Amino acid sequence: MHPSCTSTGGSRAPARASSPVAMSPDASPPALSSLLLILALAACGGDEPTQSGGAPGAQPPPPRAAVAGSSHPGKWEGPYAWPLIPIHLHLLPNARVLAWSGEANMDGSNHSQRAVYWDPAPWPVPGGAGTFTSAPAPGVDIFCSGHAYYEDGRLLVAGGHDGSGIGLPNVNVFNFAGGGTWTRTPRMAKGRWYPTVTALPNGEMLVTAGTDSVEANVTIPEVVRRDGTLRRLTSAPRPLPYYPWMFVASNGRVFYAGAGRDSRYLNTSSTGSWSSLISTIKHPASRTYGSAVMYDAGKVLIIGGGDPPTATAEVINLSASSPQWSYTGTMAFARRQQNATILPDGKVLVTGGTSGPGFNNKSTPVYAAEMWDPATGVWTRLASMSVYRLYHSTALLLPDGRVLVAGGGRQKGVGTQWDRLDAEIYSPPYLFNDDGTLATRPTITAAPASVAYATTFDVETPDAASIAKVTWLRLGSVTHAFDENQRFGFTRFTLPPADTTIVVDPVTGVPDTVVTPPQRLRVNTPMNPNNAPPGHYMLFILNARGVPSVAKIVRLVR
Ligand SMILES: [Cu+2]
Repeated sequence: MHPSCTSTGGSRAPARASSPVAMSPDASPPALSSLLLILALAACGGDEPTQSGGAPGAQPPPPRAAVAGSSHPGKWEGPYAWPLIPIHLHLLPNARVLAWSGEANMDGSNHSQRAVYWDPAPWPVPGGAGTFTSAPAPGVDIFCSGHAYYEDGRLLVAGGHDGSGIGLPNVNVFNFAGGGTWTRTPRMAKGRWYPTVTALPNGEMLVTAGTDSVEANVTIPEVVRRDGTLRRLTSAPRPLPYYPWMFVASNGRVFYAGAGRDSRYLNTSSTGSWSSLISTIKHPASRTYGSAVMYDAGKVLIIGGGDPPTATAEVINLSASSPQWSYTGTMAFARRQQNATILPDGKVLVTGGTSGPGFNNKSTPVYAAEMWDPATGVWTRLASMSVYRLYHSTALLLPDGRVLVAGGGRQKGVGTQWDRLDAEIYSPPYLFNDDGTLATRPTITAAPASVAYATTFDVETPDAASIAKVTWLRLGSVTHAFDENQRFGFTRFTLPPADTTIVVDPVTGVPDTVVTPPQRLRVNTPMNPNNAPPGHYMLFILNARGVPSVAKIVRLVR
């Protein structure tokens, strides 16, 4: 443990509160060494908190108002009742939403594992609560698992819950086809509770972190091959905090962005290796229960987190010759336990969380949404939701451009965890004109179901001439304030030339030239799986005002 974690009397209490190990009323006493390790990770991110400074962005700027874009603050619908707390929330390749909670109630009782499909009412139906259908459950408690999508759209779910801090070694795979089916693939070497799963460019899946059957931190990453068998990265042991923020970079290695302070690359080939230190975040403490997104190829934004939480955010460009974290704009509110959702225009929406100290401070919830613009680094304060959403709440971009913001707490919540059996739906500013009327959206009439890398394909749209941007957004798979699957990229496109035909007027006999605007875009696919790992993405087209279409879900195939 680093001296700074033990030298102040105040560090122990927040560290305890930051650890979910301390949350369970019925947890067996953990091994002291593993608990101390987790506490150290929660307080220090597992590494020396050396402060680097002097570079541009070394000090966080104060919050300021945005100047550009729609003046509309967006609009919330709901809350709508949900049949369970959607602690784990996913957008499936068939555009349905899958959610599950867990078997354990907070009062010590159990209920059977439940999962539901949710189908939203089609945009722009107002007041649409959507419909729920029961979904199959895997027969093992996958609460506290990690998850991301295989390249073929199956959802890999690693680990699960056998008690607070006690991880299961199971690997469960959900196939969305038909009514949905679960299969079990070979177990991991260790149980994992609060791991992260990351889709790799070669179709393999990386599993990092978590605590095992004796609540010890699992330091050896494992890779699930495409056939479901596993290999261990035995030459890359490293303790990581819960649900580490892992992102595939343009160099094909996996960047560890937090919540600890020191960022490194993990090379997943062979038996694995870690790079030396790449950069230390500017915030002087770990960003525990903040959130992180890869908002463009090789560019990562980390937001809030820590105890007490911070309003600051930082960015790093991994394509720079010497990548360094630097402060970007500061939010209006400090937050932890918030969610960060990438929008079709590349801006980042932050919802929920709490501004107060402690693990999950119910007395200081943040109701206002905020949105970060990567072009300016400025946050815009937006409309407020009606109920608080803290620990275990989730947020998911829907193909129609709205954001589902849901849940929070645990079933039969007690202590610091309260039930939130409901959800709200947020319509971002781009769906409105400044006067509050609905914006006219471009439409995609056809797009292929799957495309290859480094090629072009046609998107059929009557709005081709007005399209300014085409973007990719990987399907969300979110839990515990971190979406392990979402990532974003712009893509190049061209407008085919207009069709001209000669038409002879039937009355006058005079020939005339008729110009038909192009009804399609020719879109370039990503050149490199490192910048867009194979799998399913939402494809959006946006007009010059930044209004997105409803997405088509397109699979990128290696
Ligand atoms: Cu949890």
